[in-house]
Amino acid sequence: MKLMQGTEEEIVKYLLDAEKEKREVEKITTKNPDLTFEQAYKIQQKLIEQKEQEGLRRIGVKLGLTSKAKQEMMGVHEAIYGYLMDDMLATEWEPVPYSSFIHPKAEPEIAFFIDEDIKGTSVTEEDILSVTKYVAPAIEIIDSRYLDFKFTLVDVVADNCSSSKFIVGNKWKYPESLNLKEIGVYMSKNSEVATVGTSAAVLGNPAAAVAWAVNKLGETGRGLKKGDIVLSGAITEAISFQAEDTILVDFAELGSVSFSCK
Ligand code: OOG
Repeated sequence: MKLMQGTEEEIVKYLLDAEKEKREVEKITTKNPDLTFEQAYKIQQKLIEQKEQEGLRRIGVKLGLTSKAKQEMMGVHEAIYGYLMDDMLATEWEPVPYSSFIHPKAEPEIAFFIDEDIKGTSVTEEDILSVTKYVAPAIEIIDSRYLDFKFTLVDVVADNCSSSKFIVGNKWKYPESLNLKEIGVYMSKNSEVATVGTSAAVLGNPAAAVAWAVNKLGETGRGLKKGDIVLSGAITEAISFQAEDTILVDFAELGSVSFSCK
């Protein structure tokens, strides 16, 4: 489908304004119903370039829809990826202002710290493990710019896969020191269990999800860089939270991570 001149730029501005002004907007496929998956990734790329022009730095990649349950929910068979920027990194010790969100949700994820550039189209789980310095417990806060968090796959890709903030726990482990596909996880909100899951939900093994992302990036000559952080995809469903809430995720032998909102 050919877009009218300037349409991509208009969509980028529409989504970035919604993010800056913390307001929900109608999904972009309402006005552009024929938008393709490829065009959505091009819009995402332009959105990231715009953020870079505004002084932000790309610090890694995130995966979305990596669990079969979430793929079925969306009627898709593939994961999606977006980018992490330096202003998305929040810390455990400082409450995250609720005013920085529209309607946030928290998801437990395993973070990978990449220690060597890696690129290709036939990258394996083992390749990923060999370039990963550490894995760490993480929470991703997603905050779709779309009304009521409702969108199609094309919409969410253009919106940088709902990325907003993330928190990484302060205990890192060597990936070979644990069985990455058997990490039991529970997430609590204000000390009450909100959801439970296991790391196998992420494409059988979170390292396989990271390999998928590298191969996907490889199709357009891109890859991961030394120093990148990769969020490998939600292990459970996302849980909504409000100001004053505290979310904690326990990842068994990988440790725990938490944040509060103010
Ligand atoms: C899309 C992003 C979900 C994940 O890990 O599945 C995501 C959404 O807003 O549901 O980050």
